[in-house]
Amino acid sequence: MYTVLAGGGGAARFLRGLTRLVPPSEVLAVVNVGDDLTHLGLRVCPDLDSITYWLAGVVHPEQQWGRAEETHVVASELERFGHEAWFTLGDRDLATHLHRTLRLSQGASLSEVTAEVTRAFGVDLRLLPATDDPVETRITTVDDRDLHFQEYWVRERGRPEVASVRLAGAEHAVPAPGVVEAIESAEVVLLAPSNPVVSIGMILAVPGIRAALERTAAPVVGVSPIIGGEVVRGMAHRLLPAVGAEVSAVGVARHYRQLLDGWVIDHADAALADEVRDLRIACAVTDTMMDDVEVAAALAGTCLDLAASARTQAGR
Ligand code: FO1
Repeated sequence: MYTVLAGGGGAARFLRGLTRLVPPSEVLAVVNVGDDLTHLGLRVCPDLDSITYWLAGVVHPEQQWGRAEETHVVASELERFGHEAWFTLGDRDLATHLHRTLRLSQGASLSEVTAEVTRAFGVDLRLLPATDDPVETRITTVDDRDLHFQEYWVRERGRPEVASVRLAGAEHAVPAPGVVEAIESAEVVLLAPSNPVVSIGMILAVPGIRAALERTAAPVVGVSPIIGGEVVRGMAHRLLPAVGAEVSAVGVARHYRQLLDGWVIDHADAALADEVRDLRIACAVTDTMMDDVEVAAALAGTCLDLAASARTQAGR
């Protein structure tokens, strides 16, 4: 089993590449759920849905979340009633949230509903939420406001300066069924180039998951989400300083150092490879900007090669 810790868009591209190399049935992604929210009474899981839509080939091509060929009839009708309009749910996307909310209200777990959603979209790799329990990424701003991640990122457009990040509820959460086993029995564990603080950070905050990563016999290889000192998309550059990490390919490796056997960085950061190796982490340099599926597949191949050499070196 190839087990991948995943956030949203970057992880989705990476998984698309990986499944060009290995059978999707052998891939399992453990996905961040800290971005999830209940909006207008509906349970919305942005990272689970973005990955599903990407892999099903129905993601909105510019937004890279939500559905392609989307319409917004319901959203505009809702404005009539004065509902908050800062978070938009398209008509096609709404069907996913309606189904999920209904099934959760009937007592199904988020993992069960996720399996139903991926099956309905013909996605044949396994997606597991990191936990079935509620965990919410909360951002405390320097002016001391406590915001849900989506309030910070969408409503306030990521503008407020971040003082700290809190994963509310994480301490009481348990890993979703199959998560710990997927890490312990993996052939390789991969950290997708996702946000280290709110995406991978959320997954690692669920008690038992970090320990499983430290225990697993599988090599753990990650891809830097920072290229040439910049994030490709998103807000990791605003959040890394809040956890004391440097915004660079080596800064993120240092942040993960207890976990990593290998770290893959972009050509733009080739000069940092020796600093990564000084952390006793094997390092490979390649093209990590996944503009198309071929680059993503080559990147996944580099990760698997690095994992194989880490395994040989460790005599595993
Ligand atoms: N991002 C936005 O910038 N504006 C939105 O109105 C918005 C709605 C939305 C609805 C469903 C969904 O799955 C994702 C949505 N996103 C929206 C994206 C989301 O806020 C973030 O990009 C992720 O949470 C970060 O990974």
